[in-house]
Amino acid sequence: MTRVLSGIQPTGEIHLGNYIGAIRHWADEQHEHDSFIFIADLHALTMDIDPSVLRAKTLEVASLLLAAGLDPNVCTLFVQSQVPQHPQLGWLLECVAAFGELRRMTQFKDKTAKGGEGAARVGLFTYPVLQAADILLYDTDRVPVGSDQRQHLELCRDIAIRFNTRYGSTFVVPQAAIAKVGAKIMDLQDPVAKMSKSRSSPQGKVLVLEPPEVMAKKIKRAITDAETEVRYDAKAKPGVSNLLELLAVSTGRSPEDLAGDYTQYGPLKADAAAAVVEFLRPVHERFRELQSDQGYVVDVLAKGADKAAALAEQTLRRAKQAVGLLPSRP
Ligand code: AQP
Repeated sequence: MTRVLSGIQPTGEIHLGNYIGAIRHWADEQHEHDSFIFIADLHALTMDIDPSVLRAKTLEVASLLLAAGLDPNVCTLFVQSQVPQHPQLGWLLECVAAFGELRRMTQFKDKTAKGGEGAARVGLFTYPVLQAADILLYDTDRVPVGSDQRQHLELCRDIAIRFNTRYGSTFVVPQAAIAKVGAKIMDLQDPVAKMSKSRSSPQGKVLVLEPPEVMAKKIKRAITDAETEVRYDAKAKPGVSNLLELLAVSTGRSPEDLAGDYTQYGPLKADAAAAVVEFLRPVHERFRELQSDQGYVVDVLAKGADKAAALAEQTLRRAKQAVGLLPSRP
């Protein structure tokens, strides 16, 4: 059975881009594949985050993932820091990754553009290597992500191939799974930039947990262009194409096909807003239920961590042996 792994950081507010680009695929694919989904709390430490916020967000994101349909009887849902093999393998991989290749990571460049590299946390620089460890620990075949993660996935593959070449076959080399539609949901107010937790304005991002009327208002006020033609062309018409993608994902039709139904932007915006609200309604309902049962969420995460650690330990042992470390005492 194909093994799938993906994760999300418990930072900021989860937005429609995270949901469409990643979370919905995890819920859909769990029945076909052996799925491991984790909350990347160690990655969250690469930026400034208040400890009490981190704790609360970790549980909130776990509840949201369950509300989105992840079934703990079907997939393995866990928190990264509760599986100590992640940073352990991370160190072995840091000793295989090259400084120059991390230097090329555009996320590092983007996130340090404002404050400068000098003040950036070392963890922000090296976290793509920890991400490679997250993936390689589980003999992962497929990693369903949004297109912003493509470069990190390439790095993970390069590290795995280099390790296997240097020390003998140890890791499965994973493939990125990036959907054709919805892999990059754009900022509603700046449709040439991706919808982002940290960089989008409040009006530019739709939060998965915000009230339906607020979501609808933001989508209806999305920036389009000065023309009137409704056409799916992400380069020439990014705002309109983004609305068509939102409508397509929410209704299960293709954006090209949907474009033919509209001659004006107003009705397209109204329909996209209504469709997104309907699409997220069941998630809101289940999330509310889980809010009153946080003990259940904590229990799911504990069981998930045990299951993940058992598998991760096997891979870590293989990697330690390959590089020449003495085996741990039983
Ligand atoms: N705009 C997007 N469209 C489609 N997919 C997206 N993802 C993120 N933004 C979009 C995908 O969401 C998953 C979880 O991403 P993450 O944990 O890396 O989230 P993040 O980086 O905290 O979210 P942002 O908005 O990307 O944050 P900032 O602004 O801090 O950079 C991933 O699969 C990602 O591809």
